[in-house]
Amino acid sequence: MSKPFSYEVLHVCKQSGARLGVLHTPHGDIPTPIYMPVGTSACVKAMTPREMKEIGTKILLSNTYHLHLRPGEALVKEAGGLHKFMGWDGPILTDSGGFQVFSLAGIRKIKEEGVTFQSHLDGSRQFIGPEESMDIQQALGSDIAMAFDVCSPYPCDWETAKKNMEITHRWAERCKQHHTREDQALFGIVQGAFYKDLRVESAKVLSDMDFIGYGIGGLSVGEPKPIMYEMLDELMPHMPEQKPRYLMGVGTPDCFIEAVIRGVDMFDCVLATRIARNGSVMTSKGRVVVKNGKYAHDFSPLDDQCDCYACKNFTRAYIRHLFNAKEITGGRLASIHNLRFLIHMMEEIREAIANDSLLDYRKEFYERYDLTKN
Ligand code: PRF
Ligand code: ZN
Repeated sequence: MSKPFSYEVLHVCKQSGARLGVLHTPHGDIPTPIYMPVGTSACVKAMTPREMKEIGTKILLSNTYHLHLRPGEALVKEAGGLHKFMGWDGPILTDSGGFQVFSLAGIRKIKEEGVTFQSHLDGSRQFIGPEESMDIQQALGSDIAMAFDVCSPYPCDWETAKKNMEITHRWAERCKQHHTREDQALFGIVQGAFYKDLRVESAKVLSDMDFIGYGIGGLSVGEPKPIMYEMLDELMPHMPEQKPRYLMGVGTPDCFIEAVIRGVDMFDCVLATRIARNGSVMTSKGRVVVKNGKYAHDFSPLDDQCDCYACKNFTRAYIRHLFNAKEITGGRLASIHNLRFLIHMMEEIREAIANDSLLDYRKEFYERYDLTKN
């Protein structure tokens, strides 16, 4: 059998140094750079897999933490794995639970073995360590599993950041030892908060462990964007060149361009679907709060540049009315649009890389995009 996973860099943009690549997985090929919509609980909120296919989704993300708590990985395994359970036959990446334990769970305690925490659903006492995270992700059967890590908050003192990074490295090794599924790729996660020396050390230690790909964790945790860009400037030259690099939890159009230029290949973010349900849409000129009264008589589409079902068939006035009347179709149409907007933007970015014109694309983007509405 040929290797179930391989990553190829197909072209490097002569203008920007950005990479165009392809990641082969057992459920299909993923062109990179790629945006992965988030289906936290085995569902991209308000969307069906058929709709996800229609808007050009190549890979979905789901969450170990959520699926472990509900419905439990045993049930997903009984259904025949996550792909069958949720009716999605394309590639799936699962996050390890490391980050969600810190952002969602109640009182938690990190020890060498793992993390004890309280479920955000019923307050029950839970434990996940590197081995448990691997067992859960292997039972789910995602195409890409992530190592179990500790994400430092922002801000964070150097000593704590170092401690969190070092435990992440020891856990990465334990994940690697415990992971056996050959049809599932395991990615390591670089940490080190906002300290250049720690980031470089983390990249080095994890490179030596030879993972199939790498997450860049601990960024986009509340810091100003220029600080994230500066961290990427320092870190990216130390990342293995022939492996995919995934910037975890990053999600806005401007960050996509800036991170791709610095060598990032993969992204995920809940922003698109979250703001959609709250009545906000992403457009080529910036964010629009379409539920606002000021759009009551606006009979133009959400974005006149967009080719999605919502933009081809409905007006801002109608979608604004749906939000106003609390019709759930409003959130559905806004979700279809926002997801298509980010997927389409990534298609344009890939095209610009292929044409060696990503810096021109960035310039045009900033000329039309209102960053104060972002
Ligand atoms: N670690 C993991 N998942 C994540 C993050 C992380 O640091 C982030 C940080 N932006 C988002 N998702 N495992
Ligand atoms: Zn649209």
